[in-house]
Amino acid sequence: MSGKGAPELSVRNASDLRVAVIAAQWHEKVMDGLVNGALRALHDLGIDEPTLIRVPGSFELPVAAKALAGRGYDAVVALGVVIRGGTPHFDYVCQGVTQGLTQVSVETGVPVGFGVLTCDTEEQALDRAGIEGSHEDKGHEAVTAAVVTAATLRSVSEPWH
Ligand code: DLZ
Repeated sequence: MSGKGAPELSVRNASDLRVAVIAAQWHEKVMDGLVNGALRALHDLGIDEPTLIRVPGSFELPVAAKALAGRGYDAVVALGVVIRGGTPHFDYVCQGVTQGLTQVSVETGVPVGFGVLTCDTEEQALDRAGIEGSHEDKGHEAVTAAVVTAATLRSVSEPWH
């Protein structure tokens, strides 16, 4: 999926939202870019004390997201990188993490930002990692999407004055 057609998102009054970022650890250089992009986005939004936890691989992201969604966070952001190898493992991990994070979000009502790159090659992943020379910044995008959604949901659940 390319970034063509992505919206310009903005949000007011998000600085009091509680946000947790969960990051897998496979493919360190790409992950560093995603985590830095996510923290930069949170800083831009005035959220300077996010929770950041690490899990071993992307397959572990959904269970961690569910745990944090149940602990009062307004938004959770999941970051990971899955690179296609020569085995079906790629498909299983991608399917597990995608369905798992969707399920957590819908079941808990807590927006889960999807910052999981599923790529054929490491070069493709680096191009989306928000590092020097990248064309996309998926960690930043995932935080912005989750926080904008959380702020929007809060605005419709508050009584009108
Ligand atoms: C096993 C595995 C493989 C082959 N590839 C990746 C990957 O590219 N990215 C990633 O985040 N994790 C990978 N894993 C690990 C699984 O996500 C998981 O941690 C293990 O299967 C243990 O549950």
